[in-house]
Amino acid sequence: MTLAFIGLGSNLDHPRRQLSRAVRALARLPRTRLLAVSGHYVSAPVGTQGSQPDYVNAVELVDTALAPRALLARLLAIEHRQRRRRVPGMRNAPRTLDLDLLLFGRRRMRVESLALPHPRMHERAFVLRPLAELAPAAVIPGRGPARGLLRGVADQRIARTRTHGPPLPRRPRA
Ligand code: PH2
Ligand code: MG
Ligand code: MG
Repeated sequence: MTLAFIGLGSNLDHPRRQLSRAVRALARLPRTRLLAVSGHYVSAPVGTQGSQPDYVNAVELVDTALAPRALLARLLAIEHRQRRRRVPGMRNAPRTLDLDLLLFGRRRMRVESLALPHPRMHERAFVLRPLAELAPAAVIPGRGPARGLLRGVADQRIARTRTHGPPLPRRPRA
């Protein structure tokens, strides 16, 4: 079993509901236990072209016996069920649901379909803030402690909202 962190994001079609629905779907993944979900964070779009709505973001911790690419395939299937539309040639388009595999234990890998740790997570407040909430001691392999990286993203607008989804279980040790 491996501890894995998953980033959740939505900025279309009732983002908080999208996240709650995704958390329920993630709780039903095979060979996987949902351990904890962060609060919801409203954040300004980062690295997008033109104007688009604010995002709602969260991070979830699971314990899984799936392999990284098998887990990723499950995440993409959940996105698809929640009507994520991938627009060819348009990166960072607004979306109903984005599920990113952020960390998979201490694994470092880079194949065409998956890079671990997620290659941009260390420069995104909407990942670092919920991650540090869930696991204050989390370390991003090759980048260092998540909490130490927060200073570098202090200019990104983000605010925690009230929590949706299942109650928070015990705070995990990371
Ligand atoms: N996701 C992106 C690009 N920019 N900005 C915010 N605030 N939240 C996101 O989830 C997000 C983003 C690409 O996946
Ligand atoms: Mg993403
Ligand atoms: Mg994604």
